[in-house]
Amino acid sequence: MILFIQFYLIFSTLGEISSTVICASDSCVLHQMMGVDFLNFLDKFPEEKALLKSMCLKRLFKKAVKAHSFKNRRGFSKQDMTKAFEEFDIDKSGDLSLDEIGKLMHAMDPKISERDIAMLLKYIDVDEDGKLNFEDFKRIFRCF
Ligand SMILES: [Ca+2]
Ligand SMILES: [Ca+2]
Repeated sequence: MILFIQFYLIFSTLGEISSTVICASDSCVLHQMMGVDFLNFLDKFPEEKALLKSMCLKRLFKKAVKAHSFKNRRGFSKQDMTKAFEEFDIDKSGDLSLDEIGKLMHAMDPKISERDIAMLLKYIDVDEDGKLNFEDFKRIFRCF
């Protein structure tokens, strides 16, 4: 059943979901559901819930990088994204630490929780060294 659900989740902050879920199938009894109820419903499907959370956090991360670029009067080209990465790599270590990612996310939305930022890093840190290197960063944007 879950495969038939088209969901439109807009996370203003990840704790407060402010949208509805609409089912695309006529035979489905679930036509409309508040986002918070949808998350409760998803408790029965932990893998799908984790996948959704991961997708939403990655989307928020991309949004934060693009917001930074936009604020600095740049666009969304490879060079612009590279520049954003370099600017957020405050200690010039070549990767983004949890703290640096936190600053990036909070520049866009100060309400994003530390827990969600830590979870985001867990999802995007492919080699699991606790930092986001440039290769992983490029993979997120899929434009390099
Ligand atoms: Ca760094
Ligand atoms: Ca890493």
